[in-house]
Amino acid sequence: MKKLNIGVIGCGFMGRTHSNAFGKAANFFDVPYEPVLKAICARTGDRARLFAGKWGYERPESDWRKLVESPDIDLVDIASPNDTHAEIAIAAAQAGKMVMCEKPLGRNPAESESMVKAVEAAGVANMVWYNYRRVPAVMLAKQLIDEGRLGKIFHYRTVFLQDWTISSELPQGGEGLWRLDASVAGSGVTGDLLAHNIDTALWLNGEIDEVTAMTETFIKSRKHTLTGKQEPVRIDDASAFLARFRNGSLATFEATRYARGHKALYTLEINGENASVMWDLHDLHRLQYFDHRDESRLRGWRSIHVTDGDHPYMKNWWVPGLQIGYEHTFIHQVADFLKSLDGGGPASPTFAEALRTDYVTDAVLRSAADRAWVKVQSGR
Ligand code: SOE
Repeated sequence: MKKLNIGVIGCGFMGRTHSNAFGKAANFFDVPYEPVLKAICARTGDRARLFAGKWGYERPESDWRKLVESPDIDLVDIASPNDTHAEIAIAAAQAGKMVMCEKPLGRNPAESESMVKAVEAAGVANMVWYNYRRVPAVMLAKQLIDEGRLGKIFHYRTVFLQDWTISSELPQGGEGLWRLDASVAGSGVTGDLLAHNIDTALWLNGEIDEVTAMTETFIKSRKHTLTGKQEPVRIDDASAFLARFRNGSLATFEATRYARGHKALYTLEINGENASVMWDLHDLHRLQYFDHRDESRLRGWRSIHVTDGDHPYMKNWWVPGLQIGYEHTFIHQVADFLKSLDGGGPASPTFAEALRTDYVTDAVLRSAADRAWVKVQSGR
């Protein structure tokens, strides 16, 4: 098998999910390339060394530019905070490397557009880690929709609920908490959580034309880890919006980090003229399906345990009935990316596709600020 040398930038939560995925994809999937864990980059040499030893990287780096410029790296993977995405992706593309980037693509559409331009000018393969598309049950929903089983779609309903920032004692900024610092993250739950809901929705149900939104920052100031000072909080803690899809369907989206009791409740429900589907991240291997065309005496919601050999991705795992989890969605993403390198079209979502999500999050934030319906930029 041909080798593909990987350089990962970032050793946090995402550095681990990506490293695990690069390490496992060729074990479980028939892919044309074997990823080689060549280099891992962290802000400090110690951190990179520790991570390299634990995950089997050939070498640690503490300067991302060095990694990007290394002739032995084929693919640069960005798993670092959002404020680093654009600069690294553009440098990597200009150095002729393939680029994979953690979501969201940039902190705002201008950054994301410059990233799309860079990968397209360089002609390098690229993809954004919107991993939830690769949950087998979500992929099954996509198949059912594409087969026309739901018929005309009327409603799309989705939430992403967490509860980890309710304490006013929690600081903003620095490791693990940069998501609360708008200068690093770009936005709060709109870019961090709703971006997932939006990516899946655009993929399952097509373009969103317009939105009307409300956001709130419940805790207005927090101590900043890096400055030690109490500073204003500029992220949105909660965000909810109504949307109109181009296909005529109506949608509600909601995300918050203040839903006490919910840790990562990502749900989606789609109601069509003939059938509906429902999915819930806390029960991720199940797809709920209701088909009005069933015999009326037996009609009801079916709870499909998406673990059989004819379900998406599942024949590559264990035996029917045995489950997989969160980390596998990243492995699926790497497997699909590697397969795409041997022809058959780019692996989705590309940077250009992920930019559409950023246009929606941007419209949401502008709508909340202006208290008005906002048309989503339709792009290039
Ligand atoms: C935030 O807590 C977070 O880790 C997001 O950044 C991820 O994208 C999401 O999948 C889980 O929640």
